[in-house]
Amino acid sequence: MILRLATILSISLISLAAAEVKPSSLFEAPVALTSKSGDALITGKAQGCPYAADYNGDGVNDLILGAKDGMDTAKGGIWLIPNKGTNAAPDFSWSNAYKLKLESANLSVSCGCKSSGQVQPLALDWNGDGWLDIVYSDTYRRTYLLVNQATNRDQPTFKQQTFFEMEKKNHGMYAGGGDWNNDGVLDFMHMPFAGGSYKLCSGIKEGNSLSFKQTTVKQCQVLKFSGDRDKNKARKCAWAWNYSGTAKTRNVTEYVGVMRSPENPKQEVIAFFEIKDGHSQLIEVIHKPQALSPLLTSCDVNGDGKMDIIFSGGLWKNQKDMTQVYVMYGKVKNIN
Ligand SMILES: [Ca+2]
Ligand SMILES: [Ca+2]
Ligand SMILES: [Ca+2]
Ligand SMILES: [Ca+2]
Repeated sequence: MILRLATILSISLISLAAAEVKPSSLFEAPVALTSKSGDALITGKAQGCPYAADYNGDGVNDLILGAKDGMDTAKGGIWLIPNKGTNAAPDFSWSNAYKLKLESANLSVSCGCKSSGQVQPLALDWNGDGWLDIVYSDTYRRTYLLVNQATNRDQPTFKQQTFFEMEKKNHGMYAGGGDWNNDGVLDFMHMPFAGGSYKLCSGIKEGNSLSFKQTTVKQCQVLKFSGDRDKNKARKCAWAWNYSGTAKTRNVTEYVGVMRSPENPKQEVIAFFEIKDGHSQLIEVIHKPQALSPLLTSCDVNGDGKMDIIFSGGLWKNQKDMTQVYVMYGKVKNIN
């Protein structure tokens, strides 16, 4: 009986602790990434989606940006932007951006729709050879794997292969990431029909390599949960983030993503959510970006062992052809 009481007590304490954690308290206010002299990193591309990883292997995290050439085209690509400074004092300039190349040509991504097409990248070392590889969604047709050909650290070339074909090709198929099944390994989140459903492609880690169990989208696990599409879950960029440290114990999934503002559907905001007993609910809106159409990923941008949120958005009204990149630096150690 004493043991049972102790268990009940500890479960209540855990729930209390989780309820007390406000996701917004875990992050610094957003700051724009800049050059050493303080000039903001303006990408000159539309619908930019940033991710941070050390692609050139010098120990300092760089930027990987999937984007479109402009809002009047559905053509896009991936740009690598080296950090010429340090993790603590980054130095990013668009003038150093390198448009990612395949073995024989520039990578040109056809993302289907001018208004909602995006290029969402996730960097990982697929084959464990110490050279960064990339998985990205072109939003409409396929999700691809780009395998680094290991020939040049600063200007790498890649070999492209299809990771999986989309099931249907008539609406934006967004993407997300993070560790959704609490096994400590990064997963790929396929978000068909603008977040209408979530499909989990689980990551597998063997040594230094990270690949995915599934090779077709049909094999990915459908995450079924109730909750109105816009009110209770992210419509894009859903990124698992165990912010309370108790997600596994409480059998819930915590995640961050982009949703329409509950007060103003025309504005998109960054918010934290929790999936519990098959229901997704909004926990807290943590930021209302001025930038338009924000796209985010979550990773450790400054390499301090604390998970950060990196996002970008269009700069001016009706002018999304330039995006700016911001980071909300995390205050707590990675929990996953
Ligand atoms: Ca680097
Ligand atoms: Ca590799
Ligand atoms: Ca996982
Ligand atoms: Ca960090």
